[in-house]
Amino acid sequence: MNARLRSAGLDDIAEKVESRQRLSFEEGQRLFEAPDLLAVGWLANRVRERIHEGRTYFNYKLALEATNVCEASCLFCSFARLKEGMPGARTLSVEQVLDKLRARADQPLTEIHLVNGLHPDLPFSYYTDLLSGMKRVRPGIHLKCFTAVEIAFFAEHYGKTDRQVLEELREAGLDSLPGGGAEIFAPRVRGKISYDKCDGARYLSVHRTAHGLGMRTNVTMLYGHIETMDERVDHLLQVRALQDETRGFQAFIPLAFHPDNNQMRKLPPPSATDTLRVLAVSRLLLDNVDHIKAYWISCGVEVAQTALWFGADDLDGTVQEETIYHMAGSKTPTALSTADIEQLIRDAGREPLERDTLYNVVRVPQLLTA
Ligand code: V47
Repeated sequence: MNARLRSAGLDDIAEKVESRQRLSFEEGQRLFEAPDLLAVGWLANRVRERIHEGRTYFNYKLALEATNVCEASCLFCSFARLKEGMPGARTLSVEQVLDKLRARADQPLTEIHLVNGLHPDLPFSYYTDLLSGMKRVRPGIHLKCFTAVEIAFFAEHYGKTDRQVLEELREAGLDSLPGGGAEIFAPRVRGKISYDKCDGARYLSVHRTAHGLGMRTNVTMLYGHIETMDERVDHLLQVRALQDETRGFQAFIPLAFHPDNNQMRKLPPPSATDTLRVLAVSRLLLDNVDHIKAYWISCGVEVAQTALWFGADDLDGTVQEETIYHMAGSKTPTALSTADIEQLIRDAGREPLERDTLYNVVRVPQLLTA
């Protein structure tokens, strides 16, 4: 591989990776531009195996959206409806959400992942009732709910500080924040694709506040639309800088743009090779984030399997009720069983481990022998 890294023009970066030195902005640019994807992937895999060997994480989770009514107008979103009563607009009552949990009483779920549109007319108590109700129906379950964009919206809409919002939600049962809403931090892109929701600095500031309260969070990047390679590197380095400060991010999740049924439908989706490269470069630049997640709903099951050799060590989980990506054209199943996920990890030559949201191992799947 040394000769190959040399002919790919990456031998100096390889030396830094071997000696655990931090990569620069310019080296990030080169990793995105290097034609030899396998050389980039090989380097990312070195880091992945140094941290995790072949271990590959997933969890038993239920993803829910309580409302898709949203006053923001993100150009890439196929899920949101501007107002109640519009075709496809849907807001569940607290009891309807709780019924979804009751219907899955037999499942050993460890996490509820709940995100919503920015609904202009619901009281704050709707969200606290959702949290306390979910904890009542499933005591002990981890509630990973509301993106930083929702937290910033709650603060403005209900006249609270970000910290107050987070404390009140935590009081009601919130355990951690998912990573959605990051998109691309660069104002040039955000001003075009997500012009009327919180900016990148505010997104990061909500995560900083959550970390200060002892909450763990995830962070994402929506790629494969109008962003440049430099804007990807900038996004990754902003994540790395906040992580240096707080150590509160658990996982970084690149999200592949899906073009169906939204205002950016004329753009093609990113290719599988672009997805593998984004995952690999993320692993290499984010030297202080433990986990790189290949979200199988976003990148596709087969690419997610391959990604386990390109820097990713986590596949997310069972999901079960996904709609955001399926409304935008994802062709994956909406759910996978834990047995399915274990098998696809094994088929990729890796070792499956069921984790909880905080990456404690809850089950070591055994190989079934006839
Ligand atoms: O915030 C919306 C993105 C996110 C599209 O934290 C789109 O563990 C592509 O954040 N094409 C929601 N992406 C998903 C998300 C997530 C998923 C899995 C795990 C975690 C975690 C977080 O999906 C949104 C937005 O950035 N998104 N529409 C689209 N058309």
